[in-house]
Amino acid sequence: MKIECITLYHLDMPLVHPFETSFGLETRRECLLLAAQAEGLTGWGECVATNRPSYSYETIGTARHVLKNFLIPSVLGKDWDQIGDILAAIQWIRGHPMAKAALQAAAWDLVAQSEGVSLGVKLAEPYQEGPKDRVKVGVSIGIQPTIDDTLARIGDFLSQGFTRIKLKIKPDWDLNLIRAVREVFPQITLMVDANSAYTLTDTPLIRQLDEFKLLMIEQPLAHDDIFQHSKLQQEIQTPLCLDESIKTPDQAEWALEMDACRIINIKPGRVGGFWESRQIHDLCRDKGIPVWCGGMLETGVGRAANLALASLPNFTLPGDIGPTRRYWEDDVVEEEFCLNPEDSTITIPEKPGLGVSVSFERLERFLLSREEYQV
Ligand code: OSB
Ligand code: MG
Repeated sequence: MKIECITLYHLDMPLVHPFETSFGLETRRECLLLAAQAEGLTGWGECVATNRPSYSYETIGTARHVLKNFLIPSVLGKDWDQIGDILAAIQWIRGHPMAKAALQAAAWDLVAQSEGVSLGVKLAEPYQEGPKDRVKVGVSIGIQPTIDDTLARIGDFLSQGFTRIKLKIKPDWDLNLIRAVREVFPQITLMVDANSAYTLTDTPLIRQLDEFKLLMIEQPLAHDDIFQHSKLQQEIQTPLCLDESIKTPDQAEWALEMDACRIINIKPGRVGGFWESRQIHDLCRDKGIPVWCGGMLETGVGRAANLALASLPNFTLPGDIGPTRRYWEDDVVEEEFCLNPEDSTITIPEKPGLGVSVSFERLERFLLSREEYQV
């Protein structure tokens, strides 16, 4: 197969609810979608870089630059059959995993469509177990104005059927919050995500969280650290989960060897694509470490892809893959993802490839710019 044309769509979409983390408040989401055309098929990928280098050094600007000048010219018009061929063509490019993952996702979508199978089935080829048809999901709640607001939001999500609640924390928005939540909701499956807001000197405070029986503490320390997380893990009982710190399969291996975490959050954009995601999944599986699929406030394109990935066997913990309505009034895909309230899951599309159809009318509505590259 040959990719004849790649189009980048830079979009600006309003979020239904503002989302606040330790690195700031987001009320809108700029998104970059990539469409690759080959043999009459169109494969889609979402680049999860944001407009500021806060979660990662990548931005929509750097991703567009790297895609336009290096990634797209490395694959456009070249013959390829398998994902490995795409990886070989771009492996000379260092870093920029989010830009790479968008291209890789579109290639997977093309391969799955050309074989007439869903992305989940394609990704699950190496495993004995087939992919699941629905994926357990939880909800990630940003920093709220008050503790009472947080309690109200948790109550609301529980009544919708979510059974795992993740709260964003940061210094001075931690112990009192979690204590209050546990008083009202003593039994719920609860976890926290600090997005690197603490340092090792906060160990005594973090240790106090042990009392609240959290499912895990996600990324308390620096975004590029593994060593100090391993020191922290030895001082506390609650499992640590690494997000930002795991950017490659090698780093996942080092983290497990150092007991720096007992759970890993896999985001395909952070690690360079589904291929690398699967490598981390396999490594964790061999070591008895559970993984789950993280989220980056994706549109329906990235959401469908995350659902397919999360259907693999070692994704045993609920993913941050919310239903469409949690993020968007109008999504860029026709299909709406809804929560199955009886088991806190979302059903994975069954159609070939990603299994969703992008609405060009909605793309137009949110479009900031469009760039097309042809052979
Ligand atoms: O750390 O997991 C994170 C959103 C943007 C950037 C980083 C993170 C998040 C989330 C949201 O937690 C998860 C979602 O998409 O619902
Ligand atoms: Mg996180």
